[in-house]
Amino acid sequence: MKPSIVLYKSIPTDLHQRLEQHFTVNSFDGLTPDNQSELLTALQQTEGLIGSGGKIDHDFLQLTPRLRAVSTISVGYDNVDVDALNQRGVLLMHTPTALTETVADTLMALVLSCARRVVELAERVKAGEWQDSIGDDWYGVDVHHKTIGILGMGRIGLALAQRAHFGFNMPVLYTSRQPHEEAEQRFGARHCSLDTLLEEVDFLCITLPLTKQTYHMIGRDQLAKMKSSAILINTGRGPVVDEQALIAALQDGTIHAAGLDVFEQEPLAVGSPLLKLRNVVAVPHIGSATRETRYNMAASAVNNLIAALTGTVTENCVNPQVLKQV
Ligand code: 8YV
Repeated sequence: MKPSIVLYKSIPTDLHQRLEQHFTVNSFDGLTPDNQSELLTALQQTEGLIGSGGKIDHDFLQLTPRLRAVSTISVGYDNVDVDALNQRGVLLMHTPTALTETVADTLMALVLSCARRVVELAERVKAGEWQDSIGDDWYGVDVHHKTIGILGMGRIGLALAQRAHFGFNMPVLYTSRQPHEEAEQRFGARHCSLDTLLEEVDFLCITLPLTKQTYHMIGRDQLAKMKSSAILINTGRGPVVDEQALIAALQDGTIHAAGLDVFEQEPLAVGSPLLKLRNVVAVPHIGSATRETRYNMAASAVNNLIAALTGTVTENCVNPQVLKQV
């Protein structure tokens, strides 16, 4: 008999069929669907879980006595209690390579949108305000040759450094636990302290995951160290930045602008003060949201689950120590 799995996000038909070749697939729309009792029954039997989001912690694991692998269609896994999975010997698989270039494109899009005021000025054109040749109240600021700061030099940070260095002639500063040899050799990136990064850069780009260590890493004190002309971009996770402190800094001119793909609460509330600010570009967590990349992420997650449940894992495993136990 094929192992039973729960799929809790819609994926392309060919990938669904690939799952069905290996497993009995029970599909749901999220982990809190309308048909909750059917989900609970499926979870009792399930050996694998594939989808994205949803809280997977101790309490959730009580519902899944036969679970052997979780395959998230994302690189981030802050919604998952990895210690709880480890205790239960459940593998956690993710998609760390499928979205790198696309998220780096999103970062650059936010850098350009904020600096050149693309969204705000396009809205003014739509509102009929473009009546004459534009004056300096429509001007933006340059991106090329400005200093970019990358908070977290992982895969995405590296892809951003490449764009900034080769595409825009930008000096690159970065913080990370260890100096990153490739970033330094290929893109002339300079490793520095967080304070130096805050004080020197024109664009602060946050690509960090959410952990206990990164929660509110950028708060009022850190924002106060930035140049008043600086622009903050966040595509990592919302809670890495203290959103209330950011709102205050954007309102009182502590920093110039922000481009935000992620927020402390998602979806962002329509009443958020962020949406009232002219100097904010807010997009709905689109970091990886292109057709190609979302397909590739789902394909990677499908392959990851098959590997995890057939004992053939070679990559993309967050907790490989569990492999030794199973
Ligand atoms: C996904 C992300 O958009 O991979 C991640 O960690 O934040 C995004 O690429 C999101 O998790 C929904 O699949």
